[in-house]
Amino acid sequence: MALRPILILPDKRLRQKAQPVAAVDDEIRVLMDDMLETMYAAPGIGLAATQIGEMKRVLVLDVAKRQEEEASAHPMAFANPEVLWTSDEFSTYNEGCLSIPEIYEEVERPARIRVGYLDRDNKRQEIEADGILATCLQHEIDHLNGVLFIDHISRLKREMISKKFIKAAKREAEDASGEPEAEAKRQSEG
Ligand code: K1U
Ligand code: ZN
Repeated sequence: MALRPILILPDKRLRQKAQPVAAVDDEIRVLMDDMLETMYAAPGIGLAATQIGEMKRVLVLDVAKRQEEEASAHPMAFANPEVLWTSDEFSTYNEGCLSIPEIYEEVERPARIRVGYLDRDNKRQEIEADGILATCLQHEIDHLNGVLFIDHISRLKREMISKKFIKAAKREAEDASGEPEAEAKRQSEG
């Protein structure tokens, strides 16, 4: 298994749509294992393949309450997930995202969903989800379509968050370029 770097906003790959996998074979199982290791290390409760730059319709989750305890871990892996049904009733959750660190916002989504997918053994399965599992599945399926949770909040908040991350990425690029005046220039710009 390997830890994979998680892409951070404004990385353009987060806006790309992932492609279906032909089948869940050994290569996809290695990807699923790498994603679970990366998700636990972050730590997070979900991860989509697009967040590590793999444009494949694969996601992993573990919404079990006490992640730090291996005994209570309940890893789940989905390939080609498809939302088959959503409830008319909605629920709200204060969502976060490993690709948009330290930002949490209330997002409203269908409270219950049914999802069809291929499991680790390439078997077709269906799952009906509610609570945090339904929220997390929808958040991760959104990632596979290039959609981020900030797309579900007000335009004003989304633009503020996007600007903050664009600015941070510019600073990082300047620092990495070794530009000696980078810090002074930043301070003079405010
Ligand atoms: O997809 C991601 O970016 C992962 C994200 C999943 C998610 C969280 C909340 C609502 C919907 C989807 C995260 O895991 S953010 C981190 C987080 O929620 C968490 C981290 C440690 C312990 C418990 C939760
Ligand atoms: Zn996310």
